[in-house]
Amino acid sequence: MKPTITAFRDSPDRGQGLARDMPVRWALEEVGQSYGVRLLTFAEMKEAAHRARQPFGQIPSYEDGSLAVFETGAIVLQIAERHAGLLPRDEAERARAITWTFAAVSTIEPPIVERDAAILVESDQPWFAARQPLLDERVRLRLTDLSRALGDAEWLGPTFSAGDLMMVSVLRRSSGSGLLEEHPNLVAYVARGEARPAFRRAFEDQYAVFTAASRREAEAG
Ligand code: GTB
Repeated sequence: MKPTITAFRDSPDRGQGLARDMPVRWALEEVGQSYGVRLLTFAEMKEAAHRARQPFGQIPSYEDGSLAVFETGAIVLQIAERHAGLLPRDEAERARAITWTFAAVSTIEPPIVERDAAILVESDQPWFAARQPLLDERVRLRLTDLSRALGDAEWLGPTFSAGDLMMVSVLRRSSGSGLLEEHPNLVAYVARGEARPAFRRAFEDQYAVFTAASRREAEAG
């Protein structure tokens, strides 16, 4: 039996692969596990049937037999635990890869999301211009430390791992902000992640959802 994940039927990112089903798709592609996708409207995401999978009425979720997991980082780690390829066998390296997965979602992602959300919903507020440099600075602080930790290495550990998959996914949200571009090694790191065949396959699959939604929209007039 193959796992089923949930994703937006009409993703607001318009096919850029920024919604969080993308790291889950990518992880499944990396380990060579085929999967089904349940596409949900915003209304369906808030229904009880979906809240049983994801209590906050969000995507993604992951189901495999009796197993039901939500939270992107937890799903990626679950996939990595079940299949070879995303977590090193060596105990210390494995612990380190798990640590980077948590660092991506709990240290790097929050200031990036906070800044994006402010630009999206607060930019017409009178205090926005005063707050923006503060939000930029919080992202800058994290990216500067991450850039130093990565240095000239290809990946955060000796080989590509779930930690890199989550970190690249999180950093992609900062691409084009000017903040990521202050660190050429992070730009190159993201490009290396995006060049992986498994990333390309995941990207194309979620992009196909966007093109189907656009076609529906055009047909509806
Ligand atoms: N902590 C949870 C996790 O990591 O799984 C957060 C899940 C989450 O934020 N899901 C979002 C969602 O369901 C979609 S991915 N939102 C609807 C809701 O809360 O009602 C976040 C996202 C959305 C849109 C873009 N974009 O347009 O670029 C990027 C990322």
